[in-house]
Amino acid sequence: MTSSSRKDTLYASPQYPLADFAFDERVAGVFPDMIRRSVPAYGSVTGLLGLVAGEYAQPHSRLYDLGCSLGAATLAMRRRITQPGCRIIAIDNSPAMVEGCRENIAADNAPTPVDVVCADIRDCALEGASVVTMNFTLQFVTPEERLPLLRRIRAGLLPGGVLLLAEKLRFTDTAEQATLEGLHFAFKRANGYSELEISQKRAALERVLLPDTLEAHRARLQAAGFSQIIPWFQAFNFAALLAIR
Ligand code: GEK
Repeated sequence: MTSSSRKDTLYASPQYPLADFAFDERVAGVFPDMIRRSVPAYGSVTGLLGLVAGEYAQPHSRLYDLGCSLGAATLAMRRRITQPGCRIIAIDNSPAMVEGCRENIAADNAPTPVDVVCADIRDCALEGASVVTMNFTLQFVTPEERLPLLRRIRAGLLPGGVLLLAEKLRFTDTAEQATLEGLHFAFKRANGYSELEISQKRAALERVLLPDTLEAHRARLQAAGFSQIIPWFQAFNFAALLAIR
């Protein structure tokens, strides 16, 4: 990723007032370190997502990466595409992320062309897609906007097309929720985050990242018209799903 990427110390000292989390320049500058130390198995999920995308990429189709950040999922897909005439459209509404993503794509020499677009995924057009990926992005879209977005994704998919969705989960069973959340915090501690960093980041994300249950994802994907929904990975309270048109 970008050579300018630094260690995430954004929440290392006390912050008054604590602002809601935003994907600004400061976050973009530390993002590879932040996501690797915060999302269990992020590297594995992203790498495997590229493999799955390679299996479902259709000749002369588009692959969309919605909420692309610095382009990790785009690069994982790009390296696995063997079909002719594919094009990746990577979209994010954070200018700082888009700038970093463009640098990372330019530094990569896989042949599939990539358009990096600064836009809101809630109102951008999707068409002729064999693969759409949302790698930890849907959780940042407000709950009432999730089904309309999934319907537009479903409408933009070709027959046989797929949505690759990875998300943080919540659990209705309080013991399961407490256990998996506790293990997630243990993961962050093991990666060098202090109690202050963990608690401030948690508070900053409270109104911004709203996780759903696996059952809610399943029901909504069905309501959006997906015929098969297959969870293929779970690490603590994070999961990846394959939804087939
Ligand atoms: C990865 N997929 O590394 N429109 C466009 N972008 C959005 C919107 C929106 N409405 N809402 C949020 N984003 C990446 C990681 S990060 C996940 C994805 C995380 C963007 C936001 O700017 C950010 O870059 C990304 O979605 C979420 O594989 O930080 O946990």
